Amino acid sequence: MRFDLITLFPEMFAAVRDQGVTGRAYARGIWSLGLWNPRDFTEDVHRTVDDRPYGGGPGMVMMAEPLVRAVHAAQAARQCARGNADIGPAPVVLLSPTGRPFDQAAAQAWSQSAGAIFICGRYEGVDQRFIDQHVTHEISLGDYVLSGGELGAMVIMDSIVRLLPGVLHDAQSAEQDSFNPALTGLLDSPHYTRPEVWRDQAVPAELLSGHHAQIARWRRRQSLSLTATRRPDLITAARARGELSPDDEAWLVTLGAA
Ligand code: 9WO
Repeated sequence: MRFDLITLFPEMFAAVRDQGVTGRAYARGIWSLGLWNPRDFTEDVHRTVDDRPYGGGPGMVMMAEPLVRAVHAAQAARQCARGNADIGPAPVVLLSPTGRPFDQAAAQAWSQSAGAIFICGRYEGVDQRFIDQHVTHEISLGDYVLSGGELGAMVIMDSIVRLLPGVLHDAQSAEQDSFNPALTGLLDSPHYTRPEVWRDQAVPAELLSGHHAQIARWRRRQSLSLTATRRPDLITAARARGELSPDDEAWLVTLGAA
């Protein structure tokens, strides 16, 4: 797995490269990173990467030429790193609020790939001609606007890297994730740790019982309750896929959420 970032702020990516689960996986060589600053692909004395929008309006627009040169450098470096195994050019991904909504199924699919080149926009946006000719995927993380694509790229990288084989200590912890399609796409149940009583609040007795079947049933019901309250759309989707058992349906009736 290799990610290449086209970014005016390469230093930001130290966060995902050096810290936590993704940092350990990077140190172990499970994924690698290429950082490409469009400013390094300019030829004027001011190293200009942006210009005023045609038609007027506020702010500046990222110029196409430095971006294309950076993408070509990234594609060439990936090709070199692969040696003889030519698997074709990498996908070129733009983080944008107008992109396709990202979800856990998309993270799973990307985790089976060789990675991608991410375009991290800044200013008011990116020259549309670059997008039309070079971007293969547009991805949105939600209905809000950021000041740049970098944090979005890091969110996506984090969600993919933690799914790679050997990254999580416990293979079960990814399987139990909220939204995992294998877990019927419900929200995860609540977690508790020591002490058993904290500021007068006890851990639910079911979790202390030691009966695995009883614990599993309690967690399943908690998942159903939480999902029915917070994300009823996920209940509807799981039901449509035939992933709710008669026991699940009975519990939802008990909740008054069926
Ligand atoms: C911003 C924008 C706003 C309304 C409609 C379309 C739009 N496209 C962009 C865009 O591509 N902006 C660039 C990247 C430059 C400015 C900062 N950028 C950005 C990406 N802001 N917000 C995002 C983003 C990415 C993924 N999910 C949500 C927001």
